[in-house]
Amino acid sequence: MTQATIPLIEDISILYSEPKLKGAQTRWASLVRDFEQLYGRVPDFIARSPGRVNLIGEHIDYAGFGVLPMAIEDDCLIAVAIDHNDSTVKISNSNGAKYPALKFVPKPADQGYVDIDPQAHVWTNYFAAGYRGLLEDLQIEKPNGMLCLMSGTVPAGAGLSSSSAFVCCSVNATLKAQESLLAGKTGPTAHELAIISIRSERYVGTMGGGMDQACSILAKPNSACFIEFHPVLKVTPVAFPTTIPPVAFVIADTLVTSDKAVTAPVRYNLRVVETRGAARILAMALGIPIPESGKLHLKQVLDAHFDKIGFTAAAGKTEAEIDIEKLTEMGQIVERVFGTEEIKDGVTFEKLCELSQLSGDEFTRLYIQQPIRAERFHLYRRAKHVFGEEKRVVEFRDTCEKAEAKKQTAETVFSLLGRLMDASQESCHELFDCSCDQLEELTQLARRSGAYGSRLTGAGWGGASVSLVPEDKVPGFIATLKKEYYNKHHPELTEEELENVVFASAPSSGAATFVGRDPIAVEMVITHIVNHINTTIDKKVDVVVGLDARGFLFGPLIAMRLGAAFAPVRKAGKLPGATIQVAYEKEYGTDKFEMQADSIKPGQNVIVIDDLIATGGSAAGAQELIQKLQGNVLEFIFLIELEFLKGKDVLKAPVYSMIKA
Ligand code: NG1
Repeated sequence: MTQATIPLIEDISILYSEPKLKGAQTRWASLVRDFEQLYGRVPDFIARSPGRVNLIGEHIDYAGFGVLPMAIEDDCLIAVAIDHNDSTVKISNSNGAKYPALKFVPKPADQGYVDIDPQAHVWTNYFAAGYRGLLEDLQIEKPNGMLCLMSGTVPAGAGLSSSSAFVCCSVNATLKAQESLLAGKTGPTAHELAIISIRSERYVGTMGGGMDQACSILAKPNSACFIEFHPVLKVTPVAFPTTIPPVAFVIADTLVTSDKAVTAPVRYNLRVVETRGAARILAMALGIPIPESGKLHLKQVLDAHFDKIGFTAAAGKTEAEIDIEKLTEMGQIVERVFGTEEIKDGVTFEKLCELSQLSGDEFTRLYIQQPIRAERFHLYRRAKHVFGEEKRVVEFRDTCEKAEAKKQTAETVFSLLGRLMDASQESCHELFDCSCDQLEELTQLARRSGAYGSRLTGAGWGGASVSLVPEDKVPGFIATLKKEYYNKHHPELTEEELENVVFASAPSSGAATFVGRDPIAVEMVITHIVNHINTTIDKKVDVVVGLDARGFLFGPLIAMRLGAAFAPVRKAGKLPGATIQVAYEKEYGTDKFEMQADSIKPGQNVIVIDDLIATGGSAAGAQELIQKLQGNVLEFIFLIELEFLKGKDVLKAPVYSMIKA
């Protein structure tokens, strides 16, 4: 376990691949602008957590087995301004028309800070879950207030983990916002935050495993993550083999939305109960003691079984070979215990309880924390899937890690990995019943169109597929899916909309907090100033005057936003054409400033901008030049004002400064 905390970043280009960066910059910048419009101030930071695509290992995290997802570039952002005086929380969505805002005053710690009703499927539940989970961990009495604006690009209900990206982002944002109250203590590590996020998401009502949150928080750049849950959470980066052409993964959304929280009683949570029941009954059959709490998952059953029989691996076997041997044996045990006529095709709840040697009430108390509905419980098919799927995860990882040493060709690597993905899809379809017609259609089409393997990703029952495609074949592959699937089922989608529905994603890195400089920080400053002008000055600004030299960095951008002209004030001799000149006093002597003679027309309204005001000498020089041209100074605006030098006193118009020092 590492002590690393969530990284603070100053540059978002490390989060996105080249083709996605430009779009991301635009999105981050408009988040800052919208934030300022909404709250009248710039955010103090922006928290970011990515979605994920699970490459292999479906529905086995909650059985305690390792999975192999990769973080994607689509993500959740929460821009936050901290209020140190008032604990109120406001959370809005950049798609406010679809997702209404929420405002709440946190309750005392012993009342859980904020109410979350899992039956009310509202988007803010995911924020509240992360907020509550983190505060419960920190046990803060009077939290700092948070003004939040969320922007998400992970499609909802597509199996790409939009929910966890949001919960993780909320945990991350809440921690950063409360940092000042930690009284010098270090907050939770990234590893601890992943565990807090896993716990937090359960407030939303799903009995989730933990893969999504671990990946969203702990993913490392340029690799997939092998995530183990037992005995402790452990994330190991797995690099892809360096083949020519490289491996690429194409995500294609079926556009059948499966909201995990809404369908949980008959799908996701039901599967959790089935696998828990299977673990208990297998343990009983194998003579493995069951803890009082009843808590035992299939991975613990496997470990306990091989401990019990005193398993020792044959000399020279690799870890992967040993795991595969054990998983194969568990598959045989499943056949023996559950492959009977009585159990194989599913059992009623009464039978499930009888096999578990529990009353209905006891079974419910131990294993059903959230409502479920089912006529039959499938112990055989679920358990068979779990052990088989974990075997594929082990093989997939082993192939990635050993391909180079074995000098395998690209063709061999693609075929090996692809075959495992196809087998996973078959098992999800046949044994775990979490596929659907559209996923079948899309994965079959993908294989026909050049994918080496294709499978559903995430919880299933709709949502996205993931296909393994050689990188050089990606454009053609995507074009075929568009033609054969999307044009057929969704002819209404524009080319631009399709970009977000079928795309290749590079592996992204995990959660981060942006506190930084260019270019989003510039955006924050510009937005703040423009908003200040628009809300406090009721005259139309005709000209923005920027002072040599840092006024040139901000002035033109502000002028563009205001639809005004920009006029520079420069040191003598630099400007072309006819100029006017003044001498002005600086702290260290006299200097000369110039403006172009036609840059301001008589009577025009002017704003003067510079980075810093000290004694006010330069600004007074500019004031004189503007007066000569008969301009009307509405305001002087500075980023920083050194108040004790009283520069303001030499200026004849109001002064606004963002930071006073
Ligand atoms: P998605 O695809 O986000 O619904 C869910 C679970 C995972 C895992 C997969 C199936 C949550 C938050 N996520 O993912 O833990 O069990 O299904 O492999 O519950």
